Amino acid sequence: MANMKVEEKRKQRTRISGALMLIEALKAEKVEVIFGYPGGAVLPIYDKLYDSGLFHVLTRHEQGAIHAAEGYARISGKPGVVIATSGPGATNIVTGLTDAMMDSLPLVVFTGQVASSVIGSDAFQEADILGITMPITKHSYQVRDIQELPKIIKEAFHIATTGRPGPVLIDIPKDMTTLEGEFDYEQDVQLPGYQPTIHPNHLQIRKLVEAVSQAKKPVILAGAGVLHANASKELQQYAEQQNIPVIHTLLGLGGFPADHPLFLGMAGMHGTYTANMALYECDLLINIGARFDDRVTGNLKYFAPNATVAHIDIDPAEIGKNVPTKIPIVSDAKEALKELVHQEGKPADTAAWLAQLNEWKMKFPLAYQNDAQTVKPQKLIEMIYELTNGEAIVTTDVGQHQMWAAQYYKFNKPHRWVTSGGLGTMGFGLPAAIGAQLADKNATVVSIVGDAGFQMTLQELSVIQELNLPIKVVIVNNQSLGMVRQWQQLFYEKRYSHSLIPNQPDFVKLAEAYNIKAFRAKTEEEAVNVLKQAFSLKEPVLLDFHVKADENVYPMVAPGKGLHEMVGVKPCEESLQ
Ligand SMILES: Cc1ncc(C[n+]2csc(CCOP(=O)(O)OP(=O)(O)O)c2C)c(N)n1
Ligand SMILES: [Mg+2]
Repeated sequence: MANMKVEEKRKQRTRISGALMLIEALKAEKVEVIFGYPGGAVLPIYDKLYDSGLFHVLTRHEQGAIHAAEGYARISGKPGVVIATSGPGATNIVTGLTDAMMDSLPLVVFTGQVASSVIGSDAFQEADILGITMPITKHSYQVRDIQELPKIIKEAFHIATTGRPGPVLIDIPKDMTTLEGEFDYEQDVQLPGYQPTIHPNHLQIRKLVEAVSQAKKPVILAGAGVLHANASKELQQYAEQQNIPVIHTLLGLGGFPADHPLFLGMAGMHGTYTANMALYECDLLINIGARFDDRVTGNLKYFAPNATVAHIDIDPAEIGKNVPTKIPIVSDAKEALKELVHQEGKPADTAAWLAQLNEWKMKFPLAYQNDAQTVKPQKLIEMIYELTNGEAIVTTDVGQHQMWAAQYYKFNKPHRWVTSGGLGTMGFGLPAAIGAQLADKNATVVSIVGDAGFQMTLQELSVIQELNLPIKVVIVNNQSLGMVRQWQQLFYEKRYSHSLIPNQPDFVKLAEAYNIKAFRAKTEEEAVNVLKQAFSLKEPVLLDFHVKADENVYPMVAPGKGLHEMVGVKPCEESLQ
């Protein structure tokens, strides 16, 4: 009887093309925006998109599409959706896929493929995108049977967004978009081999409670896992309950309020003195959702040498990968923290430790010597922070400006910071801002970019103008590949090999060519004026800030050194002179 009903339902279901299945699946997933670029292999999909009612953003390069999808995912917490054509369209998204993989961003990416019958024949615009992207996707599919398509899309959304998020690729041969099949999207996802552990093991939690009760110098290192799990509130609750100071990784910023007395700042290569010294001196290190990246740990030989290490991570492969870990806890960060705050146990006595840390904070804050005759990049970020009440979404590119933004924009709220951490992808900042603005239409979005990185994806200004997204593009223009120049100055005897670009284009004119308002500033006074003007306008504005080319980011842990060996730290009185 039941079987008959199922059979009847099957018969009632109309047959639709693969392209239409894709559209229907995206609607069922409540996808708000698709970032993409058409081409031969995806023409049937774009034809169905035409009157689908779905919102599609035509970026001006596929790299722009995937970074925009990453920005959207980072701010909304929802998967970013991308469509690219076969061959060059598909290979143009390789950098973005790697970026999303490294930074655990949920994406569902559709690539067109040549027709099934010619796969492997070096057909026009054929690229083995599955082979190319195997190591840089969380999972990938190629559709071989039209009847599989709905199930594949359903699984892709599930895999991208659960456990440790990541990019999932679906490669669709052209014939699969025109063939027809039955569309059944209501089925449950059944993946016996993929069952992420969400809840922590109780015995491991008890071990951590015990370790905390005996610790004299505990510290929490919180990474982006806290943000992915929406666990900021629980993190604050736990840190306050136990009186344990908190340090962030670059990607974790905003997970814990920057103005909280227990916050020590960012750790790592350009971290604060206090955060790095706390990691060096601590006796218990609780890593929550960070992956002990080498930019955070410095030389592992000197990393947290006296600490018992506990690591809470949803991805078991991260635990013990770089740092020997005594207390592994495989769990979603929120679930683990919820359980931790409800445990009974003697809290650590951290009074003496906190007093020491506060002394360091007072004595060695992030500091710079201001010079109002120029635009000081650190001052520029502070001004942006003040003018936006610390509430802007800040996207960055990669280099010195990225580090200044991380150091001087005090993130007090989660999901406001969009940067390429793991891969360090120049060209990320501008397109990511498009996705971020579409994810939060009312937010003030500031895209802080370098003069060099900006030129890698600046064609996306066209999208910003077309959609009238009120993004403020801030170019920290040091006429150089600043971070490369800094390393050459410090480690290559000032041999500035291909890092100086004294003849950058006129960025103001460039913006004007895109019909975007633009201003330039060369002094602090000019900077204040143009910033005020820009933030008063509800439209895109590009700002070109000329800063000195020889400005360096400090403090700095030189490559190969331990965190305690950072240079460029000056006692407060000295740096302010
Ligand atoms: C795609 C890419 N190519 C090269 C690099 C290496 N790299 C890191 S920072 C940097 C300089 C960036 O210059 P700019 O965008 O002007 O930023 P600045 O450091 O001057 O603030 C380079 C070349 C990179 N991170 N990404
Ligand atoms: Mg530069």
